[in-house]
Amino acid sequence: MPSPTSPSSWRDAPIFGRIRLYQGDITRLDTEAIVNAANTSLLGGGGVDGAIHRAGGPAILEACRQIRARQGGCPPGEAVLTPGGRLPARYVIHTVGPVWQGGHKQEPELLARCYRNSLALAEEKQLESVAFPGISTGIYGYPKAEAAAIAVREARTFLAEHAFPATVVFVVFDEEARRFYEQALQT
Ligand code: AR6
Repeated sequence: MPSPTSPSSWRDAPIFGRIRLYQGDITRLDTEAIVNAANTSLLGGGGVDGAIHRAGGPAILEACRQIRARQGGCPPGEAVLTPGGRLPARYVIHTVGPVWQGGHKQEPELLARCYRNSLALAEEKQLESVAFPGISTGIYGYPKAEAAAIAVREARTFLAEHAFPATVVFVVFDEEARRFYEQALQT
């Protein structure tokens, strides 16, 4: 049995159609792409963003700087793609989630667009597998159950209409988040 942190163990995680639910550190995954919960500057930060830049090294930041020079950052709901640097994943898709402000500032629609636009980049590149953290559910304060329901809904809708990515992996850090995804995946 692979250990929970071995790069390939997402392949053994529970499967719901073409969606797998993996508990652990997303920076260890060798899915073809991992998704970063970035901010509009694309210049790094805390949380999973900090972990991805630390693990992937300077090539990711350099690619982000070039994107900034071209398009001036990344607005909430949008996504951009860079190489994965030293990560086991070949690419990083950086998406910017909404900051939770109570739910009436288009947060659900912006969060849904993060998933749709990230999946569209994966489709464009014909990626086999892409792993998502819970966008906006850390520092940005989005309620985790609602965010998991949106993530699952958007992935299912996208996968029903596209052959790529073949597999989506939702990555949770803790048991509480795992339960929210399980609930969403079982309905
Ligand atoms: N692997 C998997 N999931 C993780 C990891 C990891 N290594 N680290 C954290 N999480 P957050 P946000 C989970 O705060 O809410 C940054 O400063 C974490 O438990 O990383 O979108 C950016 O630059 C949570 O469920 O992202 C932005 O400024 C989820 O990942 C801001 O934070 C997302 O938490 C974005 O905030």
